[in-house]
Amino acid sequence: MIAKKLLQGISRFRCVLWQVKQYTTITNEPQFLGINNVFTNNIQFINQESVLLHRGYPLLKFMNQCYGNCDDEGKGKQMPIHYGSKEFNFMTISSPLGTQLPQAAGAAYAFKLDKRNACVVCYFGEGAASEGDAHAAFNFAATLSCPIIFICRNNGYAISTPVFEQFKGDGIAAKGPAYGINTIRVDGNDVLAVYYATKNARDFCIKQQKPVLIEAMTYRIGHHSTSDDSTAYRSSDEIAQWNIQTPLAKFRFYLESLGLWCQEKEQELINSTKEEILHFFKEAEKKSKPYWKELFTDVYKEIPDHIRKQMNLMEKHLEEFKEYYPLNSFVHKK
Ligand SMILES: Cc1ncc(C[n+]2csc(CCOP(=O)(O)OP(=O)(O)O)c2C)c(N)n1
Ligand SMILES: [Mg+2]
Repeated sequence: MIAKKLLQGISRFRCVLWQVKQYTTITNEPQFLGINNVFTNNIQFINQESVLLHRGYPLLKFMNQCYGNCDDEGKGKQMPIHYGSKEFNFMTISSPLGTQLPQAAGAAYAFKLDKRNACVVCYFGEGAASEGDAHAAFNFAATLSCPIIFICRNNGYAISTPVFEQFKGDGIAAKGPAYGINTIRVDGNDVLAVYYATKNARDFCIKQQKPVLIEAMTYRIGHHSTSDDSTAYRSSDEIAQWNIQTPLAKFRFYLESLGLWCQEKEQELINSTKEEILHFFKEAEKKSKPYWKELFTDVYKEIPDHIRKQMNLMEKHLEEFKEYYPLNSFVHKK
């Protein structure tokens, strides 16, 4: 059961990345897909889109967000891949590193005050853990005894900076006890180990109403993004060493040894998933952009005067120079 959902999730996840072609960080994600099986509705996710995918967020919505089209829930206001979903209890991803950490501690504190039988899961990279926000989040969560699981993907790099240039201590796990946070370090390339570590962390977190820190040790096989060439700062040998250790490879060997999986099934799944994704990709591509005035709404509850002024100026400008703008690709609204 776990295996089937995981494989579907992993394969879809890879294909989404393949299509989106923005962030190619492929190896530090699939192991978290299993976590979704542990939790039901009493969890809030922060910053790990693969979990959103595994929870059942429709592929079309991923694509709508990447295109910022009229059906994008963020109405085109966010960068691509910055998904969010109220329905799936998933806070919108934000680009500045570490901002989600204190927000997550705050959300967990709110859960505690509301006496909800719930916890927050907050994902971040080892690079983000060097931000001041991480300190504030760990300390608030510990002193206020908040039900939150901090999951750090330590994938060895923050873009081009290797861990040995990021910190001199023993990684992120070593920081947990200093804050008074119960901590687990786990082989992040072992899907089942991450699954059980998180399951136990979640039980502890909810029963004890205390935070847990998990450091999942892994390696970033891909480049940081499509604008990055990682061979400029690490050797091909280093990458090759890790290639056989990826969560995908390890879990596949495991399933094959149990006779539950084979190359043929893998290929079938990849092909059908690619087809499915391309279908939604094309569908999202065809849709119009949101009505341009959406640019000015939703930021504040009521539009303040200075923004209203800009909106009126833009309206006038578009009226005067409409032939220079592709207004037909936008939704028209009066
Ligand atoms: C405050 C801030 N500084 C710098 C960046 C640019 N930046 C984007 S990703 C990244 C590296 C993040 O490394 P890590 O937290 O280890 O995550 P990984 O990409 O390895 O998953 C940096 C420096 C940013 N987004 N925000
Ligand atoms: Mg990293």
